[in-house]
Amino acid sequence: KASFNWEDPLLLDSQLAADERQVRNAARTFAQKALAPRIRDAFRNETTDPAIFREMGDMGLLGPTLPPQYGGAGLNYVSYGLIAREIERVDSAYRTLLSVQSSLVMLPIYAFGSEEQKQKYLPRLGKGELIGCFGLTEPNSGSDPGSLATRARSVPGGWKLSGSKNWISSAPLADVFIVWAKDDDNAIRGFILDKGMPGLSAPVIHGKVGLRAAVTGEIVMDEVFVPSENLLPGVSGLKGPFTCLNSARYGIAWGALGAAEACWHTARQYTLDRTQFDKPLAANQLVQKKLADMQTEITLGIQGALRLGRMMDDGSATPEIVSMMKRNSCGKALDIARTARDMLGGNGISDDFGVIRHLVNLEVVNTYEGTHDVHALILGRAQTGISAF
Ligand code: TGC
Ligand code: FAD
Repeated sequence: KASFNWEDPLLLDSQLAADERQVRNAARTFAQKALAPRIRDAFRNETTDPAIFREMGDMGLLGPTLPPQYGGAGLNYVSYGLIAREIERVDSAYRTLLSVQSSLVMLPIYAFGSEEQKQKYLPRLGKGELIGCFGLTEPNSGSDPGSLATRARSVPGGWKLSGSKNWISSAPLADVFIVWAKDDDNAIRGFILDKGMPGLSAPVIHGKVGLRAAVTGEIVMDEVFVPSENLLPGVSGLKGPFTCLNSARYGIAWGALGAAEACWHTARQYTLDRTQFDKPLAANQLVQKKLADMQTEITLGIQGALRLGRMMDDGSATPEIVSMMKRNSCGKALDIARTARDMLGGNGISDDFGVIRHLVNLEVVNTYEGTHDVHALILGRAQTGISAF
């Protein structure tokens, strides 16, 4: 007789291939052993340990879908999603480090770079020997990246880049900067900038309330000379950055649910353990309803993420379905984190329990890579034919 598995009601495990389960298990062990013990203090002190990149690289977690000769692990997108879920179960910041390096730095070099660029950067990025960042957002250009103002002026032997990028994950630690700028013809082009180029700096943005274990900065470019060979030759226009975002948003669709699961499991255990009015909190109908809602949304969300992963792998995924899943996972995870925080009462306010940390992280995750409402507008446009941006 079949029995109900409360943690995995739709039996995700049975829908995964043996090698996918193996990747998931390895990522879970790494996340719980190497990352979980660090997170409380990293969050508290707003520190990002750069050694994490090498540790992730050693585990083969960076650029996981890229071929091994280009620094990757040759895994499928379902495996990438499973990795993102395990890492974000610990903290969204660690998944951010992984997403940016994999989807926003390695992927554009792989997809749009020259062979020389691939050989020069990808193996070292895959090992975590180099750290990368992705500069699209600017002080006056966020949801509308088509309005970006960073200029790339053609000069003998290359380009001069001027402008500034804001809210850039990993920028203060980065060796490699993927920067999107407009050329003389107003076309958006991608450039690879190297740390130390004269005129390039990446000051830290302090005071973040969420995602405190993933450093964020600006990228300031004052007439930075970028040689011709550092232009990404294979793409022009918004398709360049958006191709990267499709992959990163997919990872978030899985990752946010990992954070939600951590909150759900914490709330379940806490309400089983804590007694008020002579019975466990979990014996109250109101509490059980909340747990049932969490379980339902997470279970359905994971099935959606898995289906999207299979579509990414067979080539049938579209940007719109990526938007739907990114939006759904972030919105639902944020609701779950808030409810879980409440179920822990006063202890929910302490960073010792992790739930409020996930809650403030998820505010960021719901905002970056396209806000909740921007993804609604992408879906609204796709079904009405009317752009409401
Ligand atoms: P639109 O007219 O829709 O498109 C312009 C051109 O781009 C193409 N395109 C895409 N290509 C591939 N994938 C996609 N998802 C694409 N979306 C659009 C499109 O086909 C078109 O090409 P062409 O050849 O016809 O010119 O452009 P729009 O200006 O109306 O865009 C509106 C909107 C809302 C879709 C877009 O601007 C948007 O998605 N805004 C959100 C911005 C955003 O997500 N920024 C993220 C910054 S990076 C980040 O947050 C990293 S956080 C760290 C971490 O991930 O952990
Ligand atoms: P805005 O675009 O100013 O939006 C503000 C509000 O207005 C939002 O609620 C939005 O939904 C709403 N809005 C906007 N347009 C419309 C409209 N037409 N109709 C209705 N509502 C609308 N960017 C990078 O390039 N690289 C990174 O590595 C990176 N990392 C980040 C890390 C962190 C911690 C954070 C906070 C951000 C990061 N970002 C990064 C930037 C992020 O992608 C942007 O913050 C996000 O795209 C939103 O842009 P914005 O902040 O300018 O908000």
